[in-house]
Formats: sequence, structure tokens, C-alpha cells
Amino acid sequence: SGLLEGKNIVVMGVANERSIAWGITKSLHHQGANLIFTNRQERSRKKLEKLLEKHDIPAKLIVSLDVADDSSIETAFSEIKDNVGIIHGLVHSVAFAKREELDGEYADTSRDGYLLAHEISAYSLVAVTRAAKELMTEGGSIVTQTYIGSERVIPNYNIMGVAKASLEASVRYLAEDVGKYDIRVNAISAGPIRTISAKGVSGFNEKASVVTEKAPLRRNVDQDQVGDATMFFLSDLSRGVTGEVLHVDSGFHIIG
Ligand code: 0WD
Repeated sequence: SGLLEGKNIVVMGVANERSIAWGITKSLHHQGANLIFTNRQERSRKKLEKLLEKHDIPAKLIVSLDVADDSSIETAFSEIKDNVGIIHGLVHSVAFAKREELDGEYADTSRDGYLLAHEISAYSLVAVTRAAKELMTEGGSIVTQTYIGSERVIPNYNIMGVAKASLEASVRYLAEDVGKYDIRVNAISAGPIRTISAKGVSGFNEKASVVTEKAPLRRNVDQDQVGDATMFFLSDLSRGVTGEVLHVDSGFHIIG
């Protein structure tokens, strides 16, 4: 039987079949998890429902959740509490920055754009961790998605790199806060994967080709590989690990 049998896991951020969160969904389903989904837009909900039907994956619940709005977070988690009760896992796979901030010089980042990227991509993890921990009364695991642009300068990633650095620091502080409730918080740092969000950053092709050239494994990663690594963090196999950032990037990060 599966590693996640009987576990209720909330997945945030399936926009379409290419989303990293969709790769994660397949891995979690494969291990027997009961899945709850959150979407920001009605449009993504429709797409998600079709996708679940096509792949014969049942959803325990689908709720609307905009991480920019505290009352939306509160409503979503109270709906989850009423319908599902206890949860054991949360997948945070959301980020946003304005298109015009993901090109050219970081020094040109606007005040607005800086704040928005941090709000949606980093503060959102703090807000949903606070809400989710109330439902994790049997312990739990929270996993977010980050990128190496937090550690190094990646052309055009700009404000998103700075927001990801904040996200990774949040993983550590949150891990300390909720560790006493037997809740773990970790991040996956994935290599570049072609998704709608990835298309928003200029120069995706260059980023992907540098991986095939330089990474020890000489190939790019896909949503399924990130899905399996995320599943590991949600399962008891990783019960001794918290506050960690795990690179799923064909080893690219070790190369100078
Ligand atoms: O190369 C890549 N694609 C990488 C992505 C490499 C390493 C990390 N990541 C990260 C991203 O930065 C992000 O944190 O993985 C995460 C998921 O990104 P993705 O799978 O590349 O992107 P996409 O398929 O566009 O999904 C992004 C989700 C969408 O989901 P919904 O369900 O809302 O359609 O983020 C959502 C976006 O709509 N999102 C929001 N969700 C809730 N509230 C919000 C918001 N305010 N804004 C964006």
C-alpha cells in the first residue's frame, strides 16, 4: 500500500497540466493520499476538474484561495476544516511577479513590484502555514517550491530571486516555530521547467540549455521528478528532515 494512505493533503497551485503542482498531484495520488485542492481563479478550477477526471484522480474538496487576501485564506481553511477535519500535508506551489520586472536590470524594480512579488511568493507561505497548522493536529509536513535564483544571480529572474531568498529563510523560521507541533517545513529547489509561470521570465531556453550542458546529469528535470521529491517530504520517509532546501536540478547547483 502507499506511503500516504489515509493522509489528507492540500495542494495549492495547479494551473494546468504543466504546473509543477500537477506533477506533485500525480505522485501523491500514486501513494494513496486524499487530495484537497485550492485555486485562485474559477478558470483554473475548471481546468483542474477536467484534468482530475481525465487522470481518474478523485478530489476530496476543491476550494478557492487567493493568497493576496487574508479573508480568502481564512474562508478556504475553514471550509477545509468543516469538510475534511484534520490535514497532514500542504503543498505551496505559488509565486507571482509582474512580467516587466522579470527582464532587464534588477535595479529597475519598482516599489510596487518588489512588494507584490514578496507578498504572493514569500509572505503567502507564512500566512498559509499559520492557517494550516491549526488543522495539523496529528503533526504534518509543509513543502514549498523555490529556485536557485535565490542563491545566485540568474539573468532576468531579478525580483523573483530576491523573493525566493525570503521564501527559503521563511522555511527555516517556520520550521522552528511549528517543529514543536511535529510539523515539518521544507522546500524543493527545482531546475527550470517549462510552465506558464516560467514563460513569464525572459530567456527560459538559455536557462534550460545551460543545464543540459553543465549539470552532472546533463538533462533537465521534469514535473514528475519534482513530484516524487515533494512526495518524499510529505511522507514519513523524511521524518527526520525539516528546514531543508533540497535541489532537484540534475545536480546543477554544485557546478561552478
Ligand atoms: O521553472 C519553473 N517552472 C520553476 C518553478 C523552477 C523552480 C521553482 N518554481 C516554482 C515557482 O516559482 C512557483 O513557486 O514552482 C511554483 C509553481 O510554479 P509553476 O508550476 O511553474 O507555475 P504555474 O503552473 O503557472 O502555477 C503557478 C500557480 C498558479 O496556480 P492557480 O491554481 O492559481 O492557477 O500560482 C498561482 C497561479 O495562479 N498563483 C496564485 N495562487 C493563489 N493566489 C496567486 C495568488 N494570489 N498568484 C499566482
